[in-house]
Amino acid sequence: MKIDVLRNVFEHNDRAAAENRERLDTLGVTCINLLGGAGSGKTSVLEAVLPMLTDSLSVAVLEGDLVTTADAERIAALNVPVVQLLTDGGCHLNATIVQHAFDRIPLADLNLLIVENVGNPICPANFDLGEHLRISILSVAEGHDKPAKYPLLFKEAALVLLTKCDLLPHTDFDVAAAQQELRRINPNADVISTDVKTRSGFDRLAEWIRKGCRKPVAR
Ligand SMILES: Nc1nc2c(ncn2[C@@H]2O[C@H](COP(=O)(O)OP(=O)(O)O)[C@@H](O)[C@H]2O)c(=O)[nH]1
Ligand SMILES: [Mg+2]
Repeated sequence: MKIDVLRNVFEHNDRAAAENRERLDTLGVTCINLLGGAGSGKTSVLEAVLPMLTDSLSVAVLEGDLVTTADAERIAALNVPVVQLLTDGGCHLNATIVQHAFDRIPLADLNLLIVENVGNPICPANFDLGEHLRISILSVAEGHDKPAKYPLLFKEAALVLLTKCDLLPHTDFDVAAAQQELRRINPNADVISTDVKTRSGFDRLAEWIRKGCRKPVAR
């Protein structure tokens, strides 16, 4: 019996991602894909940094989750346009889901689109959404061995955020060991440490994001 082999199972996604990137490029919108495990602090990072960006940038957020609109409600409370993307149990977003969401946001008016991916350190990293920049999160509560265990999460990241640094005194997280492993996996990634309790690191993060946005403010 002949067996069909699909050599590139990601081909369909890659095509949709290329279309997304082309549309975003045409409109001058920078797209950031925010990835990290469940509870690593993705939405908290957005809550801290979005108010620092909305003065100078027109921003919208796509919130990826399996169920519930809880995270979209947290973003909407900041008066930032947001669409909740529910995967109904799916463990990652893909480029087609994001493409559908483009019609629900004022894309042409934006400078920046941030996609919070489904909380998962594995699957989302395999799917290009058409983003320009990836920000990957490692919280100190997860352990310094996680870059070695989930290298794909960090391999393509332009920036790694080391979150929940206020918890460092309560964990055995070895910052130097984590940074060494991150450099081995992805020597080009910037690393910024954050902590929502003292708000440290968010000035640097806001500056990093502003530099990444290519379209000047058109307002
Ligand atoms: N101590 C501490 N807790 C944090 C920090 N950031 C997030 N958290 C907590 O971690 C939990 C998960 O945060 P959330 O932003 O929902 O993570 P997400 O699932 O990755 O979006 C919540 O209880 C947050 O209050 C931080 O910097 N320090
Ligand atoms: Mg979240």
